[in-house]
Amino acid sequence: MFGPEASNFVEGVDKAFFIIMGIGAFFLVGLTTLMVIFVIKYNKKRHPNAVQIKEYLSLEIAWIVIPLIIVMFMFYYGYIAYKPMREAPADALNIKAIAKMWEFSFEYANGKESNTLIVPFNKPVKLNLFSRDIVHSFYVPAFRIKEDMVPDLKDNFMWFIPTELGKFDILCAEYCGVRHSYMMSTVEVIPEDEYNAWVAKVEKKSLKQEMKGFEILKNNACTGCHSIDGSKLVGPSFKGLYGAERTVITDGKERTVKADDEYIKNSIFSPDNDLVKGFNSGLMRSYKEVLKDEDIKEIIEYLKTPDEN
Ligand SMILES: [Cu+2]
Repeated sequence: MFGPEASNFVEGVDKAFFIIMGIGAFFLVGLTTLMVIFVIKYNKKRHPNAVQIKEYLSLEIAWIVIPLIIVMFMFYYGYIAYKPMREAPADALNIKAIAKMWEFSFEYANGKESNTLIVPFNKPVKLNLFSRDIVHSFYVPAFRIKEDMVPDLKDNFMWFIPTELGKFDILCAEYCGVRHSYMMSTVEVIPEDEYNAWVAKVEKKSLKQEMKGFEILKNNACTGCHSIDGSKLVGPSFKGLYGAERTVITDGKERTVKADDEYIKNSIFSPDNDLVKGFNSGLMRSYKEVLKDEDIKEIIEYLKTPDEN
């Protein structure tokens, strides 16, 4: 009814949703109908003198007790759907889910990393949730699960059993800045033997990806806006940057500069001074207070290193 139904939590969540929607719809229709009837029945022409009702105990008891029963009913279905979400089975597969502006990444027990979440079919999976910068929210509509990812919050988790093979969307459900709407990933449910084979293959990182400069760029979330593969994101790509000619806007005038050490440092400390043509100003903060001179040196070292393939 609401798209794919791919986890053990679908039934409980959908039931609670339907019950609450149903009660809401009942009152919407009921109250609107009563309002129309009252407007007709008690308008001034038909009913010139208003009647004052002073005490009506049974009515007062009714409008306290009936809504109480209704909200407790809604609470009950919400609670029985929610309670198991907080009780991850002890044998669940542990995977680390990390959010940062503006991407999700996943780390498996053996050190394997990936940008899509791969999980085995019909096995409980526990995601330990982390954020590197600000509050994000991990949301898989097909699984009916959503949980905030809060920086420095300990033991934050969600769990599920995938009950359908296939690919499902992961979305960030907490507005987190300019590229929030692009902060998406995929969860792929595959048979257990395929999963075991996949997770056992740990790709070696390239030497360039192991450089300290790259670590600094990643940890400061630079790579969220500056791609390393040449694609255009919020800011210009890092690929092929060092030593290249750049057309920039300085004080409203267009000029061409060479991307050398000085240019890179200046771009990190005062991003809007020489704005690369085709990009918008005011989107990047100054990292003058954040990055030390050694960090800048490491970043330049990284940018200077040619790609291996
Ligand atoms: Cu986000």
